[in-house]
Amino acid sequence: MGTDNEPGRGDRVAPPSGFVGSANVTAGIREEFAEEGVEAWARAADLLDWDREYETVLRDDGGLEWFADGRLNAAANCLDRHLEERKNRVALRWEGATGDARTYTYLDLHREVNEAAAALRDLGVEADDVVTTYLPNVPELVVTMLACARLGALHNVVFAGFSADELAARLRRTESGYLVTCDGYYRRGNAVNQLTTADNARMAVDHAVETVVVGRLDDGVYLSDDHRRYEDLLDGHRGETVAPVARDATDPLFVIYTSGTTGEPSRVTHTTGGYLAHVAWTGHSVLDIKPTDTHWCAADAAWITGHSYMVYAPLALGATTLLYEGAPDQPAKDRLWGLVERHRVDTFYTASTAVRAFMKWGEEYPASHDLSSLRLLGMVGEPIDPRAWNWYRDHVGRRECPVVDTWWQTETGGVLVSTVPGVDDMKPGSAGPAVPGVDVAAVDREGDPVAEGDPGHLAVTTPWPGMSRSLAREAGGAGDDWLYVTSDRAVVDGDGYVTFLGREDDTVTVGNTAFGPATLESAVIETDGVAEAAVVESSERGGTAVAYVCTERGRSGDAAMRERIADHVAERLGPTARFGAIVFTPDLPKTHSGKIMRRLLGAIADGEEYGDTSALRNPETVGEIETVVDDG
Ligand code: 6R9
Repeated sequence: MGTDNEPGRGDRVAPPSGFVGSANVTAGIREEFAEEGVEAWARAADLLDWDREYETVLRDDGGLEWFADGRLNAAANCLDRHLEERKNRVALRWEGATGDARTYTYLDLHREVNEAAAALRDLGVEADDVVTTYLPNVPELVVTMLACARLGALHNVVFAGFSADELAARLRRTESGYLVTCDGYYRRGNAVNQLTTADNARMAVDHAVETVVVGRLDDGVYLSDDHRRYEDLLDGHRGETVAPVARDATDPLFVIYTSGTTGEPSRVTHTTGGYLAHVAWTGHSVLDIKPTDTHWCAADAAWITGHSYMVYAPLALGATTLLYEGAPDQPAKDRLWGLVERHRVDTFYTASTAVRAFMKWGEEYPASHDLSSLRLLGMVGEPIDPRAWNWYRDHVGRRECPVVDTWWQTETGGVLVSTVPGVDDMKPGSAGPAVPGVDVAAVDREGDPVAEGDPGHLAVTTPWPGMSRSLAREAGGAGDDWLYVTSDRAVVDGDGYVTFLGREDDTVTVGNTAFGPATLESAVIETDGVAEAAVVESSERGGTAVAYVCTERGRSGDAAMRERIADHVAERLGPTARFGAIVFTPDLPKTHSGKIMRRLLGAIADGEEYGDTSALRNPETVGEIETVVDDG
């Protein structure tokens, strides 16, 4: 379907030969998993150090238990066990929003995590307590997460931009008695007073919340008697070590809330053994992270993606992980590519919506940096259209890097659908087959498979180690009858490759046909000059669909462009596929996980109340969009 040199939807693209020879996982892996069955997951567990070996890979004891009877500590797996071989290698590199930078070797990180663990322990934190963090992407966030893991306490990482109400709800629902926050931080060049928001949240909950404050601004933010300074606490424990608490494989490692782009955010709890094994294995097999690599997951640490592939997978694998604070276009639109160049990044993983934003900004930004260190590109979070896929592969990956489009969810812990980069052909616009050891199918509402090539709900039909505790509980005793039906709509082709159409709650009806938003958006994006699009249903506008469109830089959204979009969509999807309105906007509202907030766009189109926008990474776009909609 593509042009001679641009593969299109459904076309196969072989993994680059230069990559194949050195990939962590090579041909035969799918056959091995198929032959060995569930035992094949022992590979994942073997990437970890266990205090007590597990007895069974998967036991069904009324609930599923991965690596049952095994005991381990996640922080010891991410730090202690690397000290012997690589204590002076860099574990964490950080670049702050204002250009400040810090580097932690494995020894440094081990030291600070121990000090933080000692400090938290002295505040009363015990195994199974919940410690909430309310911090931007700063090293202290990673340190606190690992300090909790060391103590067997659960971290509950809350996005730094959330309002006091959102934070209070999360403190309340997890009964969390501890909060690690900061005095403030810089957001788009402006200092944000984080502590006041944190205090407002604390006052809104009934229980006491012991509060630790990281000094990020150091401009004399007032601390009262019930605030403890992070730096002072650690000073009181310099050089101390805390023995890592051995946890059962099935013991919780952390809690996290789902993004809530559509429904209410819900709480998800992940296990210590199954989760860590799953993310380490997929970091190794899908993201191809090697211990000598600098891996960069350019995302917010508060998103599950940050937990799994910024913190746990790269550190469990002994690699260098890069953490950045701030925005990809601040101070300039080449910020990320400067970081790749400076730190010689090997494997790069980011949100699919970020890729579309890069395309919107223009190819000159990646072109102005030396990106030759990159070996693999990945993305996650939303369906990607073939055009953005090709742009990423061409302009960031020089056609020398495999591109992995990874599908997974907060509930799944780690990647479930993706090509294995050194093994499988890629297909632009399709995430690929399920990873080895996992089976998926498109099913109807009853859970029965739909005909091949028909859209359905994506269902995962086998258990996997990274499954959340509630999914493991639910699957117990159900044997082969169990399947996990997601609210994602998808088509599975004859090769088992999955193309995602968007979430069922986002389905848009035009001309009597219900489309997944991705189908409509992909058709809009194919139009020359369009970079990003979101299509939502509007009840105000006669039940029609509204397309919000961002143009590529240098291209203007005018009547001619509107016509070209309408014509192209009609040509692609049929003459009844017509929008009620096409609205040009500089940006789309996105959550901290980069997901387009379609619900909000629907409310704007209908002139409805939409309430709290603190879940957005770019709340300032809402006003801009309202202005365009009002004018239009
Ligand atoms: C990791 C993460 C989960 C939802 C998921 C789906 C969407 C994620 C995707 C994708 C198409 C991909 N999603 N990856 N859709 N292609 N490669 O994003 O977790 O924040 O819980 O969101 O994201 O709709 O159901 P989470």
